[in-house]
Amino acid sequence: MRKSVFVMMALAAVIAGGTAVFFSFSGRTPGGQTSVLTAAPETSGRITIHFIPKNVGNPYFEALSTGFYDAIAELGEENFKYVYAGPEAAQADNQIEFVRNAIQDEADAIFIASNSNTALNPVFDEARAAGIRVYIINQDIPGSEEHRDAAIMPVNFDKIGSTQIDLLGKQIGYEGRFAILSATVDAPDQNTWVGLMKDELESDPKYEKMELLEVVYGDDQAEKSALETRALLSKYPDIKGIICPTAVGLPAACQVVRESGLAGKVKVTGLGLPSEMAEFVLDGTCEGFQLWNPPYEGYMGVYMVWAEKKDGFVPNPGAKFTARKLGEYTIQSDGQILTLEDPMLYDRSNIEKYSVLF
Ligand code: RAM
Repeated sequence: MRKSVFVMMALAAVIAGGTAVFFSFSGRTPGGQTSVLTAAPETSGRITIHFIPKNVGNPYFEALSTGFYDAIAELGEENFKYVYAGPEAAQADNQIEFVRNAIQDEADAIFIASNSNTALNPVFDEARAAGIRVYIINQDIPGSEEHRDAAIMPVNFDKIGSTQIDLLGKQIGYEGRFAILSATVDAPDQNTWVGLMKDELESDPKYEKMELLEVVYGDDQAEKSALETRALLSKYPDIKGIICPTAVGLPAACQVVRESGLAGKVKVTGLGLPSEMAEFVLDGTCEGFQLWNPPYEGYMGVYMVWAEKKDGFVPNPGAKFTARKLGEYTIQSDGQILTLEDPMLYDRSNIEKYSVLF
């Protein structure tokens, strides 16, 4: 690719209010660093992969990005060009520019954690018309499945509602008023989980003494998440728990609960990164939380692209491919691939083991 075009693309990405990070693999570099506006060398013959997170600077997506690196290192860095680039704010409109950059870069595959179920459909169609695979990663886009080739799911989302509600229930004795601190209002994954939690609350009699006060939104930004948590504590003096299904919101909420002298009195749980949550589990602010293994998603994605380029794999329902250390995967009838089936519980028993991994 001509250097001038490459630099223009990089500048466009930065102007779009995001962070452009380009690697031609001089070594493993953690994702999410500030812009690297150097032109990559000629990349003909390389497999070009773009990973567009909801937002850069989010440690969750930086952890997921390391999985792409791990697989690329196994398959040979000389075979790939990997671009990790996205907006600072987790808004769908801000992601359009990065999809367009991937099209201009003649990517082989785009992996995107879409901030909307629908807003990116037109640009996804543009990419696919240009012969680029569009994979939703870490979630799906319910109702817009025909605009993507497949979706890499971290776990079976159907399990998240029941496990999150039951986790808080155990911590508050299945009685009391609680709130949910989510991320952005339009986030497909967040809205799926919140809906499942509400269904669980209403359908299982064991939760009849638990009352959901409200759902608030921290936008996957630490400051806003802290602000919303303070507002909940002030508005509801008798609140007994907060469920935060966001790796940015959960530690932020724990910090506020601890600073307010309410650690252990107001139970905080949800979905988080062990590396970000270890201090709060060890000091008792958080008894336990859940997640899965974000790097596995990126790792599996690289092997899926490799299978297509080298073995003629096509991402149709029923198709199978192997992702070395993770084994064989099959694309489900709904176009989803489950990286793992169930979420994991992280607590005092295992937090130190996993906090060094992601
Ligand atoms: C945040 C994002 C992401 C979600 C994690 C658990 O980082 O909302 O989409 O999967 O939390």
